Amino acid sequence: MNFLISVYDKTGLAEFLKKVRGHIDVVYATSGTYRSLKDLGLNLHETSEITGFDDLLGGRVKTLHPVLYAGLLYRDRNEGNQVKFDVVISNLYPFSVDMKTEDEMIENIDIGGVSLTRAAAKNYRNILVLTSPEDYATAADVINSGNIPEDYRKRMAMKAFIRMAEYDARINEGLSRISGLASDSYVAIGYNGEKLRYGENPDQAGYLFTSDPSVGVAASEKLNGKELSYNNILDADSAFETALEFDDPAVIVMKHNTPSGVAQDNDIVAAFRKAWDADPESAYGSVIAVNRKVTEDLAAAMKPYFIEVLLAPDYDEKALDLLRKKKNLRVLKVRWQRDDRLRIRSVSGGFLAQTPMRASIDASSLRLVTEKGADEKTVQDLLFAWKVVARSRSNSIVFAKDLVTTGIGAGQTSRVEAARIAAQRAGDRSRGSVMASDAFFPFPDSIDVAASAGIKAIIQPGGSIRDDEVIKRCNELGIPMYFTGKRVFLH
Ligand code: 93A
Repeated sequence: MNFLISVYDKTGLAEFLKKVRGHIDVVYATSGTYRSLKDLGLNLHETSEITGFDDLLGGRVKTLHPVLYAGLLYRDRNEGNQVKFDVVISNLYPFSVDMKTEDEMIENIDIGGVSLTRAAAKNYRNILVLTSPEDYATAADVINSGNIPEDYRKRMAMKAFIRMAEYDARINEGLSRISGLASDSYVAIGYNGEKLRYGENPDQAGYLFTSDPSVGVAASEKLNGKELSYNNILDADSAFETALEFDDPAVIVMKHNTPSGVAQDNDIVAAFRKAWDADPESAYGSVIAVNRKVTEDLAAAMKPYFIEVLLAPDYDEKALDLLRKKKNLRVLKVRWQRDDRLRIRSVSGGFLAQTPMRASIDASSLRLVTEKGADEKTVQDLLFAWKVVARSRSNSIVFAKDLVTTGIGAGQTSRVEAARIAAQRAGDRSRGSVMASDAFFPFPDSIDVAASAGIKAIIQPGGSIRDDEVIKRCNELGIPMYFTGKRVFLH
């Protein structure tokens, strides 16, 4: 069989060719690929032998030549006398939306690789096209079986098309980002779907789609435990997003997509104990995010508790040994990096997309609106509570004291009810706590709830037509209040 190979990512290629060498008549390769294969003892040639030219324009034109394309698009073997390819292996320049300059992006827009891949994919009746090193193992088995079924060629062609489409979608997004130009159309394609056991409930089918380049929970590495469920992934993502709000060591205990306890402490073990004890009843069966490497001490501290999922940027080996003793505990290692791309959720008949929410504000952007201000320590509690309220389902009210949540009232249809729930959850601990609200107070009633719970300072976006009344009530009650000027709904 005749092979055409032009790959940027050369991973696994030589091993693959060694496995199938018995089926190779000739290999044509572009210059860099040729160099990487020179020592394998194959019947190897450069594509320039077909095109009659070396790379032009510093490599911008390598393979774009009619004779080479006739060798890809032939209908049957009697058409023309050019070399006809049976297997095409290609992968593209690594265009990334994170590239820092427009020049770098432009140089990484692959033209020839895309074209030859499309041509080979179109001709799946005659050609097997491989666009990903992860397919080499299966492809070697198929080739060595002596018969490449058409269905296999078609599936690899379909994959090639979707990879090319995804590549172009990435170029669209990259150019939009680097130049600040809103894209006229945003194409969210090329996500790889994986079937989950079921969806939110057992009678619903569920899938996880990961994108490439992959970050975050969808692309996490599972180091222990059972298969992740749809709800595990949702909760893990909420826990991850919440943990990303914190630079200092913090532990997030997440239940049903809302935090039940959050704590910040330089001692990560102490942070875990505080976050768990913030609401031990809810913490049972929770998903926990830790924004530091999990140490042996921390794993030992977790031992007595039932935890569904644990996620962190990394784990000590000894910590893993301990965690692996719990067979069912899903342990995820997550690339600890924000995903800045659009967030998508579906509605009947379509889907919505938005840029991700960023809760973080610093003390200097807080606006004191009451006569009395709060001391430095209290301001730290306010900023802490703000991060948590931003990641709790709306309407949400969070009480916190000493960098630990004391009461969380979330997912309510009325704000004052959210405040009542936070107060009830906090119980005696509400005295001396601060209160955060994810959106403005439409009435002063929540301030009354706060006052009777013993709240000592309030943080909220501001912006209600009744702000004056709300501020007046705080002044009457002597409670300092700060506006963030920013709303953090999470529906
Ligand atoms: O600049 S290109 O778009 N022009 C081409 O004609 C061309 N042909 C293949 N880039 C082109 N390629 C790409 O070169 C392939 O997609 C592959 O990623 C890369 C392999 O080059 P080399 O074998 O020289 O490392």
